[in-house]
Parts: sequence; C-alpha cells; structure tokens
Amino acid sequence: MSSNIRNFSIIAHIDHGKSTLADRMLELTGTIEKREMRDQVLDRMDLERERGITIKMQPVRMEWKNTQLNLIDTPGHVDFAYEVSRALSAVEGVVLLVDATQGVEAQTLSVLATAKELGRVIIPVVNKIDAPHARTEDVKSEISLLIGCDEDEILATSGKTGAGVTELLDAIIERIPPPETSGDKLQALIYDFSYSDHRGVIIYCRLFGGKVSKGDSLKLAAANATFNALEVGILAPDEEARESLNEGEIGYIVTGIKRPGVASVGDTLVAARMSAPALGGYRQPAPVIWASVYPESQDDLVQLRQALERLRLTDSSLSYEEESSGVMGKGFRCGFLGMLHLEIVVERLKREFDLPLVVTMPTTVYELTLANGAIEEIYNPARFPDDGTVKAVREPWVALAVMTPPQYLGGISQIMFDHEAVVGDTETLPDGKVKVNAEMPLRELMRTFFDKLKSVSSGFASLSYEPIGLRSADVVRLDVLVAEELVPAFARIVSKRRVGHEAEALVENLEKLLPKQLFELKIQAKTGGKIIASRRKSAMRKDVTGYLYGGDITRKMKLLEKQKKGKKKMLARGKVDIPHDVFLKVIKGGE
Ligand SMILES: Nc1nc2c(ncn2[C@@H]2O[C@H](COP(=O)(O)OP(=O)(O)OP(=O)(O)O)[C@@H](O)[C@H]2O)c(=O)[nH]1
Ligand SMILES: [Mg+2]
Repeated sequence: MSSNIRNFSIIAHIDHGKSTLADRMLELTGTIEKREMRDQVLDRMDLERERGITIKMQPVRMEWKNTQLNLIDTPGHVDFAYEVSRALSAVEGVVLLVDATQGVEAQTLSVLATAKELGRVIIPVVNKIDAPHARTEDVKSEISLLIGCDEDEILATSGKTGAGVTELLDAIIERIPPPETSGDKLQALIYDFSYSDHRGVIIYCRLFGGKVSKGDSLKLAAANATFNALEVGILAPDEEARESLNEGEIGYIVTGIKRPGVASVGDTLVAARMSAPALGGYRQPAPVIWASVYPESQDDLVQLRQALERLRLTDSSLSYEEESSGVMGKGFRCGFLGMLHLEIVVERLKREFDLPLVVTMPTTVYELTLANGAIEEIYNPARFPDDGTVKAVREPWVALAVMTPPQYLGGISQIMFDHEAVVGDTETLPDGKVKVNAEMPLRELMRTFFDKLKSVSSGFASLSYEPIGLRSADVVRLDVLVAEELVPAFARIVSKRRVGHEAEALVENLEKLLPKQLFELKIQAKTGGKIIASRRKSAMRKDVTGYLYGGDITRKMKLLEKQKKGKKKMLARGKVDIPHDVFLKVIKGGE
C-alpha cells in the first residue's frame, strides 16, 4: 500500500513562491477545481491572506499518476522555523525552492540545513522562471555549488504560469522514496492540532505504522490519555472523512478531548491496548522574547486564560505563565519566537477572541546578579530594579549571518554599528553576494534590526541567526509617565549608551500617538529617578461631544455616563485612556 505514497514538503526562503507553487500542484492534480482556486489557497487564516505570508504549515492530499501525494506547505519567515522542522519530521523528501530573481538567501541555507540534518531527500528547484529578472541559469549554478549536485538535477518552475510543474510532480514520485513503515502496531506522530467546540481537539498526524479507523480506542503516549476516534480523515485541503488512515499516510483524527493541556505536539498516538513505543517527538522551541499580556479589565482574566489555552492548541510554539503586576493586576507572561510571532498572537487574541488587552514592551530575558549575590531572571521590564541593587546583568546574544549584494555593505555596517554588533569575518559567495558574520545582543536584533536591514538594502539582504548564550550587558530601565502617572506597560530595558536617544524618540512618538485630552498632557521618560525627556501635548480646544450631539443634553449625559462606566472597568489606566492601538504601535515601533 504505502509504495504508492509520497510525503513531501516545500521549503524555501520567505516569498520564494512555495504557496503559489502548491496552488499549481493542486490545480494540475485536480484536487481543487480551477474555478474554486484563489491565490495561495493553502494560506487559510485571514491574517495569512491579508499579509501575504504563510504562518502555519498546511498539509494537503493530492493524487498524481496513481500515487497519493501528501504535501505540507511551510512558512518561510525566520520566526516560524519551528513549523518547518515539525513539517519535515512527517515527510521523506523536500522540494527546495530558490527564487530565480533573488538567488540563494539566508533562510535557504537554514531550511536546507534542517532538511539535511533529518536526512531528507532534496529536490532542488529554481522557481519564478517567468519573472522578467529571472537569472535561471546563474541560480542553477549557485544551487549546484550549494548542495553539491549536478545542474541537470535541478528543475525549473513557475508557480505563476505552471511551467515545469508537471515535471516536478513526476520527479517527486521518482526521487522521493515511499514511506518506510514500522510494522502493524499503530504509531502516529502528532505534528499539529486544531480545536472545535463540538468535537474537541483534532489531531493532525503522520502514521509511521499500523492503521486507525473510526471508533478505534487510542492513546496519547506521553499524556497517557485514552479516547475513541470520533472521525478520521484526510485534508484536501478541507477535512474529508474516511473509513481509516493507513501506514505512511498523513491525516486528521477527531478526539472529542476538551480538557486543555492533554494533547501536545510531538506526542505519539498509539493503540489503547498492546501499544507500540512512542516516537522521537520534537524539541521544545525556545522562546526568544517575552511580553506580558493583561486583560484591560480583570473581569476578563478567565476568558483570557481560555483564549490562550485555545490558541496554544493551534500554535504549539506559544508559551505562557500566569503572573501579577501591582498596577495591572493579573495577566500572563508569554514567550514568543520573534516579533512577528508576537504580533500575530496579539492580533489573533484580539480578533478570534475579541478581548481588549494591554501588552507590555517585549523584552529578552535578563539574568541579574543582585548585591546580595542572588541570581534572578527578569522577563518583565517593569520589574527590572532601578535602585542600584543590581551588581551585574547578562543577556542573550545571537550569531548572525547577513547575505547581501556587495553594494549595500556600507549601509549595513552602519546599522550593525547602531545595533551594537561585533562584526566578524565576511565571505564572498559564488554569485557575488557577500555573507557577513556578526554577533549582537538579541535585544538589538529585536529592535527592528530586520526592517532596517531590508530598507538599507532595498530588500535584497537576508538574515538568519541562532542563539549563542549569555553575555554581560550594560543596560538600564526606562520608564514612561503619562500625566505624571507611571505606565508600566511602556517600561523598557535599554542600553546605557542609547538611553538618552531612546527617551527622546519615545516621548516624541507618544506625543504623536496619544489622543488629545481636555487638559495639557505631560509625557515624560525617566531613568534612575531622573526625568530625561519630556513633551507636552496641548489640550483639546473644545468639547467634541458638543458639536456631535448638537446640545441634546440628555443624550450627552448618557454618553458621558457610559464612558464613566467603561473607565471604571479599566484597571490598567489612570487619568488618561491609552488606546489599544497606541500600545501596539509603540511596541511595534521599538523606538
Ligand atoms: N513572477 C512570479 N511571481 C511569483 C511566482 N510565485 C510566486 N510569486 C509571487 O511571489 C510572492 C510570494 O509568493 P508566495 O507563494 O506567497 O511565497 P511563499 O514562499 O509561500 O511565502 P511565505 O509562505 O510567506 O514564505 C507573491 O507575490 C506571488 O505572487 C512565480 O512563479 N512567478
Ligand atoms: Mg507561503
């Protein structure tokens, strides 16, 4: 049976055309009718469609020349590398795409390394060959040097026109081996989930051995939880129920489990009796940055906890822990894989669960040695001591590889200097691009370094990084006061050499973003007990409700009454309402 199955993934640097190529495969194999087709059809979340990026891996079953093809599309953004590694543990081979107009980029190297490490068969492909600036032949030779293959092993495709896609589907059947199976006993690796109120947790898995049918009694090995399969089926790309799933296949199983925290990615699904041993599983991803998320009203705390539990089912790289802060009450300290991940999670919480939230400035972790010798880890800037009780601070650093055409080196050196990078050696690659190796504090990488890199290189430079441990840090806490009240959510930890500049930029930005009040608004930045920057925002000229309601005093009173109620609920706020989007903008701006 499984000799007619091929499991593969498409991997590439961001935007090199993975999802668009998948569209053409779905069309050619007749999986999706042409009239039902839309661009990047596998990008199913609203957020993915709006931003034109893939956030979650997405499996889909196709049929080609009597062979069952299970494709898993993967995201290309560096924050979602964990999705790629999970997808790759469910497949035997990969299609490695390289954009013919861009050539090999930083993430090309890192996804290739992941595929090699796992011993996956690699089919190299030059994509976007239709594009006016395609350098198909040059890029072929870059790839052949990179992976040490012959140029004639490299395929050429266009996800836009469909050129070369038939040949690619044939090559997948020829070059990628059918799944090897581990025997008759059920052994399925869980690589993802979804959740529905009616059906509970829905498991997405790859069967390495055995078979699972509707009604079977099953067990999650690590969680030691049993359940009956309420439904089994495949994703095409919508769920399609089947009688059973067989060894080597990829599909879904409806569990009915509604308790949170039972199912985890990387667990093995086995038969409830006579069970096979668990499979290898996955490494837990290590969060890179943390931010605290508080409900605007403490009444929503339980709801926020539920929302996070729910979200974690579909995003296993999110981690969180309850915490409480004096001013803001109870909330959650959440760990993220990067700034984009943070932004996506906050946006999803807001949209999918409709919760007004306060999110603190994201920060990396700091290891403090206190005057009494005790060692403490700080994840929340508002808790960073500001009173001289700290003897030493260490913070995480990363090793960075930047690939760029040489003409942008000047600009890149400048931003590296601004971001406290220690620049190492540079190499010139076969295509003339330069690879710069450097080390920098993770804090500085998170301070919009990536956006600046893109802008000084007109989008041509690319970046990958990995953690290299803790180093000593020269940082202080910077506080913000609005109308003479501390706003803990705006507190941040900044390097001493930049504190003045950062304070100025911050008050200036807030002056722009905060809405006018009925009184003159004071916005101040403070460090070590001293105000170091300050701005005043002038008061509103007249009562705006006046003209809106044409003097209808009862309606106006009602409105004011309503506002008063709203305000009472808002624990995180003082005299001044700080709108949610201001929080988000300040955090995103990173300055
Ligand atoms: N000219 C041309 N443009 C393409 C082709 N394939 C994709 N594009 C364009 O490239 C952009 C990115 O395409 P996607 O398919 O979303 O790329 P991706 O690799 O899935 O991106 P991520 O999932 O975010 O990493 C879109 O604007 C596409 O229209 C192609 O074959 N030719
Ligand atoms: Mg995509």
